[in-house]
Amino acid sequence: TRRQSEARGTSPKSLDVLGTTYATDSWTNTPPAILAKTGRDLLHQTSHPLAILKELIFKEFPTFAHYDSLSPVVSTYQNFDSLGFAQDHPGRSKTDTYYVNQSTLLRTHTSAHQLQLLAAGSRDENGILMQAKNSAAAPRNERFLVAADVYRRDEIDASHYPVFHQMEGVCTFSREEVRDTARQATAAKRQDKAGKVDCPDQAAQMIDTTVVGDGNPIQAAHSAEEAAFLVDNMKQAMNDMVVHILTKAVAAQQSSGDACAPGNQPQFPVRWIDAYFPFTSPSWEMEVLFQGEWLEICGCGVMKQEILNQADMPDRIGWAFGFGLERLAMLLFGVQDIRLFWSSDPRFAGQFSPGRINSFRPFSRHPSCAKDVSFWLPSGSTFHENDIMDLVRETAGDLVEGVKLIDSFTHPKTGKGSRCYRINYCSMDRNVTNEEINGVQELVRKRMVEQLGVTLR
Ligand code: FA5
Ligand code: MG
Repeated sequence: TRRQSEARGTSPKSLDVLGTTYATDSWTNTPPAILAKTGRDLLHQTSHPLAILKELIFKEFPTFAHYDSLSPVVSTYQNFDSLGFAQDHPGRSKTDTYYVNQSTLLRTHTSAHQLQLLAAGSRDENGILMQAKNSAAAPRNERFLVAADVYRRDEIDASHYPVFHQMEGVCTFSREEVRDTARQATAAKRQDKAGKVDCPDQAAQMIDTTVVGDGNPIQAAHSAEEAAFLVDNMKQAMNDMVVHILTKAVAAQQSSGDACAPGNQPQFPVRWIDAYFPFTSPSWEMEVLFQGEWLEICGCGVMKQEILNQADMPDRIGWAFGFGLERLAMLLFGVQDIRLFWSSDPRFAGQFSPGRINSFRPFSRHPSCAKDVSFWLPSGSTFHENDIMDLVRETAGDLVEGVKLIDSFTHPKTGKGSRCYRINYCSMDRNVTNEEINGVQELVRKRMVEQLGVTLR
């Protein structure tokens, strides 16, 4: 694979990311088209749906510190080690993560900033106190939100893109505070039962909180009461946020007489699925039912106590979540294809304005065009599907709508592996001629031979 990386031209002596120069090494695998995304700064374009959603979520948590300008370049320690990722965790591999060099990478999630922001004073690498935007925030960063762009080598389809955005939420409590609140709540519940019947509010109607399965352990460092309090508090906070925002979206569409508004009574059932993260336990994924499908919008759980101890907060316990902003924004703004968020076509950008949720009106759909490519794998080399994904993206840019494996077999005599991929080309914002697509496909085929060493069939 030395041959591969040399041919791919990913071994320049240094890489420039956002004005800083980094030395490269055998881990460097971030291609130019990905580097170019680091400067797009979609979260600060006030009329962009992702920026609008960011502001809406910030408003839901007024007492939390808000961060939205942290650099995407973080240390391998921040992204993985500080969160307890095992040395052999698949997320660390070069096939999944964009490395600048072995010790530096483009963050794969906003959780990379948890420890750094919790740690007292939250100073940057130069020892400078990082200022949160809202002054109501607690000085020790006991509660905060981080909105940011994140980067992953991943498959290509309508809901996956190698750059997307997340909103991290971290909320901690002193153990004392939890004990008092938990006792008060129990007492209040007893009183409630004796008196009136609980009146389910709108949130309760829309949200179905089902805990599926068990085997999602409470940490030894937490009592049953503490864990129960945190899980309850977390799910309530997340439900409230999602319901408020979805309700606001529907209200806005109805009052503006938006033809694209969904039916009168919004239905956004939510469910919780047991999950695993190295930095939370117990953990869940939150899914919302949208257009007949359960869409995973968030991971969350009770923070591993080791992280709080590391941040010099052994007296505190907490929960954390990480929302995928694109997934929520697609639902709120009716955007069907994740590539559209990166479009600079005024017919996209011009449809939105700060603080407003409205349904996107798709401009005319351009025809899509499928091209297959079949090849023999190079013998004795490690081939990873994400190498194809990156190569197609680098070559075709946002003309590519999806890449799918459609056939795979091993020759019975030679033992050689064969693959066939179908590349779907479709522009999201302009007309494309057949010649142009044929030209791109030719270039993809040529580069597959040069850079991946495959033999076309
Ligand atoms: C995480 O990234 C965890 N850091 C979340 C977390 C935070 C858990 C705090 C616990 C505590 P995950 O890989 O599942 O988890 O991603 C979180 C969300 O990001 C997903 O639910 C999904 O909404 C979104 N997401 C993941 N991959 C993509 C992608 N390729 N394109 C768009 N959105 C994505
Ligand atoms: Mg996930």
